[in-house]
Amino acid sequence: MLETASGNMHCNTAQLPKDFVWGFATASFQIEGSTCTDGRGKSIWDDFAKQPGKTIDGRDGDIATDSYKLWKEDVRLLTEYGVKVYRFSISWSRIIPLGGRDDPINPKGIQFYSNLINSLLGNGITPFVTLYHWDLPQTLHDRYGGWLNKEEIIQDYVRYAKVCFEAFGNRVKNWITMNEPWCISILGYSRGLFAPGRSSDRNRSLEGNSSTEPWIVGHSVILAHAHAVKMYRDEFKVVQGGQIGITLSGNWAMPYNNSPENIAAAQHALDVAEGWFADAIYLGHYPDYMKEMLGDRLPTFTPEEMQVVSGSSDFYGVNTYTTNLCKAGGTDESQGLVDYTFSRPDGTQLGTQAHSSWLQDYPEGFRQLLNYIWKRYKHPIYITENGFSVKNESFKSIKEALHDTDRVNYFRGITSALKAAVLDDGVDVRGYLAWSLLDNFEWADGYVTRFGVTYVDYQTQKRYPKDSAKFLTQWFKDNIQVEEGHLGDI
Ligand code: GBH
Repeated sequence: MLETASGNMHCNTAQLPKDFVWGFATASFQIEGSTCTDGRGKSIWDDFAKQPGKTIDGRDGDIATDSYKLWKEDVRLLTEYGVKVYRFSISWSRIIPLGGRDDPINPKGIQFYSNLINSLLGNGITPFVTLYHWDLPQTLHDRYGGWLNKEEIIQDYVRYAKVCFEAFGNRVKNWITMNEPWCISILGYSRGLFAPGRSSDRNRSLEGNSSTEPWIVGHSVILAHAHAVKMYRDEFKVVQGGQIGITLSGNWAMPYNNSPENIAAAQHALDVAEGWFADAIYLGHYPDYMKEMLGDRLPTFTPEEMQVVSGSSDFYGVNTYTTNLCKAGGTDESQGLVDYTFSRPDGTQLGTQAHSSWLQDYPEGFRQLLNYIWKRYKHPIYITENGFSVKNESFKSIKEALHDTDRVNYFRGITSALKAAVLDDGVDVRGYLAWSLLDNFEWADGYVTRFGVTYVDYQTQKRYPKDSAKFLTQWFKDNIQVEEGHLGDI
């Protein structure tokens, strides 16, 4: 079926089912700003971003898109775009400024998200709430090493989750525990590119051990996720009736050519990028390849722990952006000892290059990834992030930037691949959330790299819809069945 993908993709006139949801995603630290307002405690990104050399434009998250103040503007945009769902994340240190299980709760933090949730619901938009999108309370890092300390972090994370379920669970029915554990572990504790910036590379960090810490951190993240899910299921689900799961980053991995080593390499890449977490959570064990590669550096689950971990996600949240051509070799364990390239053997590029060096446009890979995840993990899928950074968008005039043709083409390819995966291949995808509602603080890239379907002028904080926002709005209007009883507005 996959061989004929491009043939089928364009002639499919059927629509996605009426309960298919779509919308946009954001994350607290990337949009909120107001880092010292209303009692918020610091996160590990606050000071990290301020250190010289950590962001490429030297800018930090103190203002971002100013969404802590301008959130009504954001809800207005969502309404204008006609979305059904909105994924945002909660800042742990707004809810519990010091982060810990015995530390006080900040009512103003609760109030902020409560207002946002009410406003979304009032506009017919269903919230998808991420509990952790990388902004660990700084105090927990300082107290005991944050994610490096399994015993402590599990208890603190579970208590934070509980506070959120208690405060918002009567209205929030879709919970995402963690965003992209791979990035938390590898970028934060191996490459040192993201907070807390630990690495064996002493040019980058005075502390850290890239050969052990990322695997310890990944293990803690899985366990914290799983314990929060257990608590939700035991204490809240019966009454609140929601669903809870995890979001993993997952790009498609394609062998560079047909050599057996490169075919194996593509699977190894998937084993580390996705399988590290997905095999543990959905299949009940770490991938064999990881055990082989890491030996006793890979922590093990006790049988009691594995009981909590196994089956601890109601759905599979997929953040996916691109496809990597995989060549066996190299020394990078975080990629499964596989080298990535976008250059095919014949010298051509896989697709259109984004501003982000790691991203090219290849919609067929998206379809194949969805098929792979569905067959291997057999859980309903939500695409929780997917998007494109147009090359040099920040260096264009606003007027020019609004015609984001490469991003429109990207979403055109993705949406037909999505439809083909759901309707032709039978993959159980329940929703699609594009990254991102707004241009925003793109972590180590500062504000230079833009992923928004809405342009943000950082001088004025004014928002301007790009062509891609209009494209997605129209596409989902045309391609989701209308609820019975509604005539649509044709
Ligand atoms: C998402 O991650 C994030 O969830 C979101 O916050 C972010 O804004 C969005 O991507 C766009 O970047 O070459 O070492 O720098 C996507 C997965 C995996 C993509 C790591 C960037 C860079 C690796 N990311 N990858 S490195």
